[in-house]
Parts: sequence; C-alpha cells; structure tokens
Amino acid sequence: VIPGWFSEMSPMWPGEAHSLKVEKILFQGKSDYQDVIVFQSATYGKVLVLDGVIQLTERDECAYQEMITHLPLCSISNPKKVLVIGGGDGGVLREVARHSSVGQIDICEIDKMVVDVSKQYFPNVAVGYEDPRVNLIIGDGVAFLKNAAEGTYDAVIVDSSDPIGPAKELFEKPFFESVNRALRPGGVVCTQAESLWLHMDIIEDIVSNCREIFKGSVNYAWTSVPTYPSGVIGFMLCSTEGPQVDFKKPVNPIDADESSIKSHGPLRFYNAEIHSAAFCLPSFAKKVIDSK
Ligand code: AAT
Repeated sequence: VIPGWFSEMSPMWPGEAHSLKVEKILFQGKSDYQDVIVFQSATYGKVLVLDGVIQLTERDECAYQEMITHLPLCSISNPKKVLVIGGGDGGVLREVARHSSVGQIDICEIDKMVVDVSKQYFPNVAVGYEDPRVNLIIGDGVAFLKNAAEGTYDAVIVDSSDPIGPAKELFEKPFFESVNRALRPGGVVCTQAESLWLHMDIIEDIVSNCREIFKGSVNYAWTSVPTYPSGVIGFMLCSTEGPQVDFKKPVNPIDADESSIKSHGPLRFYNAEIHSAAFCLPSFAKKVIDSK
C-alpha cells in the first residue's frame, strides 16, 4: 500500500490493484450493507468507493452509465416503462431521462446511504433524481422483482456492484427468471457483467443461465472504463420471447436527438457506431460465449 494512494484490491482480481492518488477524503461511513467512501482524486475527480471497490469516478462515469443505459434503450422503439436495479448514484437515471418516450422510471437501490452521499458529492450524477418520472424504492432488487407484476417493463437495467456482498444474488439464475417475468414480450434487460480479462468464469455462467431463460436474443457487449478492474467492463443484453430485438442494430437513436441534447447536454461517450462495435468480441471470448 502506497501512502496517499487508494489501491483497489479484491479476491475478484487477485495479484493486481489499480491505484489513484488521493487529494482528500471527503466522506467515510458504514451503512447497513457496506463501507462507503468518497474521495477527491488527483486526476479522476471525485470517486465513490463501496467495500473497497470503485463504483464511479467523475471523469469516466459517462462511459459506463451511457453504455449500460443506451445499449438496451436504443435497441427497442418507444421504451415506456424502465426499471433500474442498483444504480443508487443516479447516473443511469440521468441517462434514461434522455429518452422522451419513457413515462415511468422505477429504481430499486438497496442502500439509502449511496443515494444520500451521491446527492451531496456527485450533483452531476445524482441530477437523475430530479426527473419527475423517477420513482425511488429503497430495497433489495431481488425481492422487488420477485413481487413485480408480470409483463410490466419494456426494459430492466441492472446496475449492480460485484457479486461479493449485497449484489451476489443479482448474478444468479432465480433473479434472471424474475427479470424475464417482469418484462413484456420483446422487452430487454442489460446487466453489469464484469470483465472479459478477469471474469470469463462468471461470464460463462451468466451466459448459460440467460440462454436458458431468455427466449429472444442473448448477447455480450463491452466498453472501456479506465477505473474499473482491467479497464473494461461488459454487459449481458437479452430480450424476452416476442418481437425480435437485434441489439447490434440500434433502432431508436439518441445521439442526434435534439431535445435530449437541449435538456441534458451532449452525450460524452455513446454513439450509434460504438453501440454496434460494443458487440464485437475478442476471439478468446467469442469462442466461449458463442459455444454456450
Ligand atoms: N453506477 C455506478 C456503478 C455501480 S453501483 C452498484 C449499486 O448497486 C450500489 O449502489 C449498490 O448499493 C447497489 N446494490 C448492490 N446490491 C443490490 C441489491 N441486491 N439490490 C439493489 N441494489 C443493490 C456498479 C459498479 C460496478 C463495479 C465493477 N467493479
């Protein structure tokens, strides 16, 4: 451990630790679920850390939040009801709110401290909560989806932390079954699905569960986020039985949408080309994912 630096260590990425220089610790607390830290870094702006793991930095959060949101929402026309699981910082809400077709945005985050801390230290991220379409539920996403009415949502976005801690069940089969039930026919789900470099074992399990459950299409996409382990993170994108969804060909463009740019500013990362490119996989991963 280098004094004055934060190093991200976890059994999920043994033998390596990405480090950021700390200027100042702004918040340190312990919620019912996890340790919460906010610090000012020297080069990535403010950083939110849960149980020692970086959740977002001001500098690169756009890459993650824009991709996890617009990959599913730009793949279907006229999304109306959207559910976010996790995502307590509000960044995904901010991105969902760009879509004018959306009339209802439910969010189920387990940890109220994440919501409060984000509103205090990350106003440009938590701005998502200011949209009147947002309906916040503090609770466990697994329980929430178990009780959700069948066929309710056009899209579910699972912005979850890693499977060590409160998010463990969000990576398991019963959870994906509940998601499938809560989606309308031809509805879509996008879940945080870890790193191609570090977690092919986890990805393999998610892919085989999803192929059994989601009878539409099942795809893996990825993006570059410098402050996530190994610098990349992926997403599992699936659709339910019903009208076919071709995730690789976005039908609902947002990057040139004038009203979205006017109300929310231009997108920093997502565009239609990077959408399609996100589904191109390195050969080692393609072989495994296609064979599942
Ligand atoms: N958008 C920032 C990125 C995140 S945040 C993940 C959120 O999921 C956290 O706020 C956490 O409190 C919440 N969460 C964890 N478990 C549950 C649950 N069971 N139900 C609802 N919300 C939950 C993800 C960062 C990825 C990091 C990659 N290494």
